[in-house]
Amino acid sequence: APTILRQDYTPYPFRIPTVDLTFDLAPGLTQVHSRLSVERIHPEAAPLVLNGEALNLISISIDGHVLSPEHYQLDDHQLILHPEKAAFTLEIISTCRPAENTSLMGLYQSGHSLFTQCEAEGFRRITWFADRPDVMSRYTVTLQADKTQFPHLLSNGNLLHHQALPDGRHQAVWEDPHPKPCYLFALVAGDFDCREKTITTRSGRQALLQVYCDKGDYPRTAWALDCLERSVLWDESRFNLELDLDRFMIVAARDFNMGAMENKGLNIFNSAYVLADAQTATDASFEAIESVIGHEYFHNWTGNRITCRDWFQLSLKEGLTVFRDQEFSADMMARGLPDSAALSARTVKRIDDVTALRTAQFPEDAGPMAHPIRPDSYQEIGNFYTATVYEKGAEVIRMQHTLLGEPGFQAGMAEYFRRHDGQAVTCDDFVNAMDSVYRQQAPGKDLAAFRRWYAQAGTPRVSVDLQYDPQTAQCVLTLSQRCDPVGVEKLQNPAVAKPPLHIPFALGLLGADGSPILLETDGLSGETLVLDLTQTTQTWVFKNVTQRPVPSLLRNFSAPVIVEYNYTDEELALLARKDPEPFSRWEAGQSLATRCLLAMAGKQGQSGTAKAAIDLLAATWADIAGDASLSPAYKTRVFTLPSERVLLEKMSPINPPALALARRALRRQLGQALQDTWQTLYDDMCATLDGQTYSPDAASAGARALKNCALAYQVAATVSGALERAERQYYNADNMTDRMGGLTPLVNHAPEDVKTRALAHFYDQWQANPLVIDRWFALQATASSTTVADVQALMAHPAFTLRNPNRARSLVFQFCLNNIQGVYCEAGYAFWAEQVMALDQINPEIAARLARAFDHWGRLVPKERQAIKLQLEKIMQRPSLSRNVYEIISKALT
Ligand code: HT7
Ligand code: ZN
Repeated sequence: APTILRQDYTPYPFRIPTVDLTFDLAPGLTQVHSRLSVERIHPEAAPLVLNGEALNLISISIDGHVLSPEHYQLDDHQLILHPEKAAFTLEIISTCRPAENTSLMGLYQSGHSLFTQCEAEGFRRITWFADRPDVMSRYTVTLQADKTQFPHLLSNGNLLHHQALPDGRHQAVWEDPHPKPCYLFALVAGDFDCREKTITTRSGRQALLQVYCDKGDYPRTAWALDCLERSVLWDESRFNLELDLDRFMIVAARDFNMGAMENKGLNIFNSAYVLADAQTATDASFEAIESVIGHEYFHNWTGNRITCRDWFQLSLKEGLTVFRDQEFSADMMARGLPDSAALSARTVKRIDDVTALRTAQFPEDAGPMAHPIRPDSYQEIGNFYTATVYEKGAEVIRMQHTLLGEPGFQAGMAEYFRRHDGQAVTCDDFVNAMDSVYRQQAPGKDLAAFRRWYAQAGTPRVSVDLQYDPQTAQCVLTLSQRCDPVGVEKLQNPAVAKPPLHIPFALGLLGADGSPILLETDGLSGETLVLDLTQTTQTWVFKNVTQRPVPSLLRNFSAPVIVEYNYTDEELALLARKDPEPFSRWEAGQSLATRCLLAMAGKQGQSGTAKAAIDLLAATWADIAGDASLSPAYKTRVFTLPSERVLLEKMSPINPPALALARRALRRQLGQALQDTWQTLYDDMCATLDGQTYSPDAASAGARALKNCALAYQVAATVSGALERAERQYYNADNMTDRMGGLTPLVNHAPEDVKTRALAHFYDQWQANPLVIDRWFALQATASSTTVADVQALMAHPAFTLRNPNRARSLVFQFCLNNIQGVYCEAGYAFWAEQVMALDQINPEIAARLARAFDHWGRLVPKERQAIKLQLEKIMQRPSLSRNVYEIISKALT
């Protein structure tokens, strides 16, 4: 497969100001009539190259004259024309086959409905076009279909008219007033329920918000519509950005490759991120829905009004929009709370976001697919919708927010829109706008070193040295940064020293009793200072420090780096109990737990090896449990041990089963050591929630999370009566969070008959709801006793299919990615390879994601490494591998 390079970008030699599409829709065969106005930009005779895949050509004409085949070149990927005129109308009639399209890119059938997915390169499966984001056009779309089968015909923008046609068909004509790249085109045809509301935007315009779903799902759409309305209001109030459409639609699709898609005015969503009610969705789902609805809505400005010049710039829209959705969720969680509670609520969100980054992005940045947030090359762009582009990209935006402050950042955003509204631009253009504000704010400073974050892969390490001199009452802090070569860099240029990055490093100092020390250095003072680390090594001197301090490092995770500092266990316990900055407080507890787990994993799960540290951890947790100033949601984060995937990054060579064993053993031990604490927490949270009807608000969700966390520890420790309590909770719950809170420990710890009865009951109860049945598969896929044979048996269940991505994710992905005890064996690796190859025939985008399950294989112990390598080679030898899977496996093998 050819490698596409960022440096090879050239502008498209034509403009396509208008696109007029007519669809005759039917699942078996759809006809597309495309009418394009085309204008040559460059006078030279560059050919008109249009992308097209899996299409059948009926006719091509220019200004009404049909072209015969000698006037164009056509292959499986391109149509090339040599127009003589500078401006002309190009008409192409073609057909495609939605029902046969299992890739879910382009036009496809899901259930009885038709949907499109065009980002990144799906529009070329609908009609021949310049399928690149820098060609922007005004679209008029006519949809024609059978009226009974497809009563709703939707596309971007405004409905111009709708009329009946002969033979039971009907027609809808849509016009989108905003020029857009083709990746934002969408159509939907089907028979839906719709929940809607008219709102008044800030300038006084009326806008219709709609959520479409399959018939019968209407009762589960109230939360989605509420989230959409709050998103509109939030973007007005925090970012000064108003909805620019009269109508904004969301449609839920059962078969969808990712979370959702921000098509202009017609967002298409994975139904998992739309449908929710107390009975079927957990608190985590409600929260995820809010975040994804916000994310797609916020793209309307950051992505749609200003889009990407080319796909190397993907983080321009994704990193920025993830930052915006993270802030939206944090603001929603902190709504109406007094200052200290609001900080705690925002910190819970920050902890979850940082945990997600460490779970997925840190490993990616250390593996064969490591890439900068603005990649320099790719074979298949679908493989670059990654944690690096999204989550690390959001951290890079967040650091700019930290450097500029909220008012400065908003001024930078306003400048970005002033310069680029309506354009397709680059990451550099974004930083230029921010830099113009930063230079005004801080004369003599600029974002030159900061820009390297866009160009460098790998997670930087910052090592900290702290020297204290009681004589002078001075504290000398030295920070040193390094970033080892990663991925292809290791092969291409292992010796090259990467230049230093601009790292905003937030720091505090605590006294021995945990009280904050005022930091004074270079005219700066405060209890938290954000230091500008821009050199490889830099030193700061703090004066008037009257006692040996304990440093509180990288507060609120001010940069996506790994900090290296030799804390004693006691210092970590002090920070975990007393640090006034709640993120670092949580971090200290996690570090102490990590020490226990790594020591245990090194000794086959024996806790004796870390007894003193475990005792200290338990004592610290007991104090935190009793701290009335901390919210239940925050406490739950404290009591959640780091996951195996986060821990793997700290081990060499890595031994996942040993970590899983250690984690299980430590959970059991903490369950036993803190029996009374768990009982008190469980009872207190039951009392807090007693008599309330279910609400997904952050406070109630926090209380449920802590209650279920306490229950899980009790069951893990086989505390007497705990299993029965879990069983009672499962059968009597009035919401899905509590039901899963009861069922999960049962599936992991209960005797076979209890577990089987509960799982059968669950299936019976929920078999008509695919999203709930996904939970049923996922729970079994991740249960510690589940083997490859069990998963194969579940795949034979009538409700299982690889064709639905949610279902494939719930069973196959969950097992391969999250069942460490089940999958790390020869049978597990062989199963994984088989599923990658099977999925590749159906849906290459999804297959390529599964193909990355063992990205870290090169760091495993030798026996496992060898076994996985055999499977990688087996996949590689497979004829007709997709470009998606080929890129992943070939990189894994180099
Ligand atoms: N911008 C959207 C990306 C997306 C996508 C990409 C490839 C294949 C299928 C896809 N579905 C959606 C989602 C987002 O980040 O908002
Ligand atoms: Zn996005």
